Amino acid sequence: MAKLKQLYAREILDSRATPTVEVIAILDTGQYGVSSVPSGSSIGIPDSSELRDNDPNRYFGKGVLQAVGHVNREIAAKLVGMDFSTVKEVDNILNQLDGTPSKSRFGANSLLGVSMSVTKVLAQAASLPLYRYIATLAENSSQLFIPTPVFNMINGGKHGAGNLDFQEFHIIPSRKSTFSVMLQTGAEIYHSIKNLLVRRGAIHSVGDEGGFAPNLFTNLDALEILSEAIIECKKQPQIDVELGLDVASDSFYKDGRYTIKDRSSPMDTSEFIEYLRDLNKQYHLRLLEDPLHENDWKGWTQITSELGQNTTIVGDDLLATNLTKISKAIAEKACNGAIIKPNQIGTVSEAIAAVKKARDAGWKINITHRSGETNDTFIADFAVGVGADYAKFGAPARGERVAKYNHFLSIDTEISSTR
Ligand code: 2PG
Ligand code: MG
Repeated sequence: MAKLKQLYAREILDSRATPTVEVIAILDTGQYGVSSVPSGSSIGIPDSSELRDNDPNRYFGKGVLQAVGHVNREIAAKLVGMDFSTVKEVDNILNQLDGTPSKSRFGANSLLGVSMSVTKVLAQAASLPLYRYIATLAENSSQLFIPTPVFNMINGGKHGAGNLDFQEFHIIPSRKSTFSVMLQTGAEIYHSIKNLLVRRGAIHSVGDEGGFAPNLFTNLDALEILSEAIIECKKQPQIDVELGLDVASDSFYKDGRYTIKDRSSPMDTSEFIEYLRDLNKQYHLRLLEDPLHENDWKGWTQITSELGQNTTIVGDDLLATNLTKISKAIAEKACNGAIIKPNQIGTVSEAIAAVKKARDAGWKINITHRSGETNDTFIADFAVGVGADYAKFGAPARGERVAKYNHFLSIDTEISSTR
């Protein structure tokens, strides 16, 4: 049992110069946990509500003083002085207090800040590293390991200033090596991509997740550049390093059609699936995320039955870390992998429940940051604790992305020493 002595929140900035919520939870022992909440820009329905002030005089309406105020007043008044043995008790109280299905009264940004900071301090009270404490919450008794990193090397769609339609172009090192070698591979390929872009005279500024945001003729050109960079680093594409995509197709779907620069006219669902099938034949994607619009359920079922054998079809906007959506996707065989983002659902224990549901269906689990991040490394502990297959934290560059990959290095040292 641990007694909460103090809980307070403040408004800080995330990696996009946009306000977010930081929460500090302090126990009567003096132990404390600090956590801050990320924020996305490709948002599926029903992503839990993020509470913004909408005051045009501050941060173009993006301030979070109301969310901060909810933590400092109503939530603190309820939780301070209570004894807890697990974060689930806290999460249940938060949901009861909020009282709305989408957490719109307090905002998922205030609730998740409380849930994560309490999880951190309860781990300390249990004298466990955070990832081990999360493993106990997730009832994960398997040997812990570092998930395979999914490096987002080229940023398009809503994340890049360049002209690509697809949001993320990934490289995924094979699991034959240790995490530090996978990180080295990612970093070396990152530098090679930059050199290739410079040689082609393409813009090599970076997007929201630290990957490059070039102007190219087609989306396929970006995959070609990744393949060339892999070879330049003396690695074998598809064997040492695989490719992945977050198509984030919600952002270019309109009235039943998919419009991308690779084709002169918009494609309907079966034409777009055919395009993706051809692309996959050429590049053998390991992960194909949000290939279709989140409401194009029939298309999802079709693409999973066609490509799902060798490629993991991953639902992100499709699922929004929501148990009802995950159940529907299981029933309709709509995908075989899930992106899990705690801020889509709003509490740590509900994010763990989403992982369990997806895993019980035999899906691959990909624990993911958001495009707006802070230096908080909670998500790295979460990924190890729940035993995720993959972790997607952006490029191996930019402080808020690297903080998480570097934290994996330290967790790796700890778990290897206890093996
Ligand atoms: C995604 C995420 C993270 P955002 O779509 O997978 O990469 O983007 O946080 O903008 O939703
Ligand atoms: Mg996504």
